[in-house]
Amino acid sequence: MKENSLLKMRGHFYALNCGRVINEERERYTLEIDGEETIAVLSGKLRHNALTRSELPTVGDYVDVLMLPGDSIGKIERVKERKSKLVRKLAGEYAGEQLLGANVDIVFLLNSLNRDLNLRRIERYLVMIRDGGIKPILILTKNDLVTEDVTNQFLKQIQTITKVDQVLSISIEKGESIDEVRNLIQPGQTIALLGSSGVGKSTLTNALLGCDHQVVQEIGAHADRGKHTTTSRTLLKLPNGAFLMDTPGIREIQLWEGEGGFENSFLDVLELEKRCKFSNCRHQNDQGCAIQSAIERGELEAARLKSFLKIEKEQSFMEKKSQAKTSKHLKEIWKKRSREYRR
Ligand SMILES: Nc1nc2c(ncn2[C@@H]2O[C@H](COP(=O)(O)OP(=O)(O)OP(=O)(O)O)[C@@H](O)[C@H]2O)c(=O)[nH]1
Ligand SMILES: [Mg+2]
Ligand SMILES: [Zn+2]
Repeated sequence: MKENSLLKMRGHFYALNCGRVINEERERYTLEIDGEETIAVLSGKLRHNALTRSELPTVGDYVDVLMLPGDSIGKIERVKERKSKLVRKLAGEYAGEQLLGANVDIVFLLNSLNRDLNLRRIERYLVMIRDGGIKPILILTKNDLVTEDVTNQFLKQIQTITKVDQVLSISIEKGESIDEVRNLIQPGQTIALLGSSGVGKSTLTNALLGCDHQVVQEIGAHADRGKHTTTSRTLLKLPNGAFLMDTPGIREIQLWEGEGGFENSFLDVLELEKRCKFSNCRHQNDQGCAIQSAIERGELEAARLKSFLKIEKEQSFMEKKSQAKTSKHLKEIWKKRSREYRR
């Protein structure tokens, strides 16, 4: 499975190792190469040629590394093509994207049953996960803190609203359904855990690892006060050989360029939209609006239309912004290069 490529440098050929990025901190990468951990940095060429940050390695990436004899730190020469990408739009007025992980097969999206279970937020996460070509599985955590009725009600509601194939509720406290979660993970797969701070991502990680590797929040600490217990993304190897990525809680989740994730998350609304009388229907008080009639008949939640409209608007805004930025960025590079040529 591992093919080593070659790098030609000053007339010599060097064999490159294939490694996987398991952690990144300020451009210092921890790689796994043949079961051993190695530290590596970017080669000058890789960094120089990258037009955006997303072209640089991220956790989960497979990379080609140069290890010269006698060197203890490797140089990352190339990022291999990504099978999937977990991408978050950056917060703030600066439109950009942050690559949270690469080559992820499944995202376990965690939500705590005892706190602010926000369906709209879940929808946003789902768009982001599906946009990256990744399968989402919803996990409702801490079911020991609520009654069975509450749990069942949410399970049902979430299933009908989000149309996710798999939703389960667990309790690490009671050891409930941990095996079910474990059974969802096939050897060789990469699973990423996502969800707000304090929902129990690191607690679940430790349960699956079978040891207290990750630091977890002290009981009673206030997760919403901006304190994240986990501060960097790390890929850990599970006993069955699968990889698990624990992540810091994401505070703000916004969307980024849609490639189907948005469509998949709102299939019901899009289906209704086709039946609106006018093709430019805004689904407000428009005449012959199929979506509004579905709401009146109680077949669609008004809140779902609201989040549909909001996400749709953000998405087209982001697209425009990103196009403008890319062309500006390319122009700058072009200017710089032609200046260099003239010299
Ligand atoms: N009652 C109960 N508490 C739980 C359960 N799972 C996790 N917790 C508690 O929830 C708190 C937060 O758990 P963490 O695992 O640190 O949360 P996290 O999602 O990793 O948070 P960040 O690293 O900040 O993103 C800890 O105090 C855990 O002990 C559970 O099933 N039941
Ligand atoms: Mg954590
Ligand atoms: Zn309409």
